[in-house]
Amino acid sequence: MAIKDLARQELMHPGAGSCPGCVDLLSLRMTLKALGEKTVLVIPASCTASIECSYPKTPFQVPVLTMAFAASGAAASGVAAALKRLGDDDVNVVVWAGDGGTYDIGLQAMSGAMERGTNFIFICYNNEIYSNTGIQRSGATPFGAWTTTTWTGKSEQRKDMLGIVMAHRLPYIASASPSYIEDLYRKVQKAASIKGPKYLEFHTPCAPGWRFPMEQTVEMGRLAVECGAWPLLEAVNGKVEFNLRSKQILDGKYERKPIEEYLKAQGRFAHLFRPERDEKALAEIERWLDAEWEHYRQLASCGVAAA
Ligand SMILES: Cc1ncc(C[n+]2csc(CCOP(=O)(O)OP(=O)(O)O)c2C)c(N)n1
Ligand code: SF4
Repeated sequence: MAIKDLARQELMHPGAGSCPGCVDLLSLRMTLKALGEKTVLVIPASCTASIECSYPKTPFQVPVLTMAFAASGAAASGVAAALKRLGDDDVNVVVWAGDGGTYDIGLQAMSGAMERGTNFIFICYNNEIYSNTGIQRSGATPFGAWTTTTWTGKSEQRKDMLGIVMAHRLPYIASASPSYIEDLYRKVQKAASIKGPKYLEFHTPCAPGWRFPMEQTVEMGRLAVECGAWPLLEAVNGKVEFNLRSKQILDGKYERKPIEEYLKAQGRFAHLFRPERDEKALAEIERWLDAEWEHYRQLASCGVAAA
C-alpha cells in the first residue's frame, strides 16, 4: 500500500485546535480514513477531547461520545450493545484514548470491555505523558524522562501495556507509528475486519511535552523505531509478528541505532547529558532496552496463547 492508495474521504476537517504538527490528530485522521464514516468514537478526557469539543465547533464528521476519563471501555460496551440491538452490526466502535486514559485511569474499564468480548477497537495514542493537563508523568512515560511531576527524571520503567493486553487473549493486537503511516492504516483496517475486542497502540511524539522542534515530529517517531525504543508488531490470535524496521532488527538485517541519538534529540532527556549527570541512568536505559529486545525475540519465536 502507498500513500496514494489511502482513502480520499476526509472525516476530520482542517483547523482543529491542536498544536501544529500534532501526530495524535494525524493518526486519528488516518484512522478515520481507514474506517470510513460508519464509525462512532468514544473519547475520554485528553488532548483529543479538548480539541473535539471546542463548542460550537468540531472537526469530526463522525459521532463522538465524550467520556469521563476512567470510563471509555464501559461506554464502548454500551455503544456496541445499543448498535447490536438496532441491528447496526457494521458500525466501528472505537475508543480513542491517551496513555493516561489507557495505562492508568482507563485500565479497568478497558480490561472489562475486553473480557466481555465487546466488538470494538481500543486505540491508545501514546505520547508518554498527560499532555492535556501540563505534561505530568504516566505509566507510559519512559525511565529518565523529565515531566512536570518527575523533575529529575522518572525513576521507573514504563508499563508493559502490550503484554497486559496480550494477557487478555485478543484476536488482534498491534503497535504502530504515524511515522510509518501505511503500516498504521493497514493495521486499522485489519482490526476493523475482525470481530471482537481489538487493541491498537500508536506511538505519538508530542513536541511541547518532549521538548523538540515540532517540525521534527515524524522524524522523532521514526528514530524511536530505529533505536528500538518503540517496536512495530502485530499479534493475530496470539501469534506475534514484528514489522518493518523492528522485524529487520530481530532478523539481524538492521542494526539498532544508538539510543543516545533518540534521547539527545529531546529536551526531556537533556539532564542525562549534562556534565553533572547520573551515569547510571543512561546505563539503566541501555540495560532495559537490551532486555526488552530479548523479550521481543522470545515473543516472536513462541507468541502468546490464543483466545
Ligand atoms: C478523574 C479525572 N481526573 C483527572 C482529570 C484531568 N485530566 C483531564 S485530561 C488529563 C490527562 C490525559 O492524559 P492522556 O490520557 O495521556 O491524554 P493526553 O492529554 O496526553 O492527550 C487529566 C489528568 C479528569 N478529567 N478526570
Ligand atoms: S500537547 Fe502534544 S498531544 Fe496535545 S495537542 Fe499538542 S502536540 Fe498534540
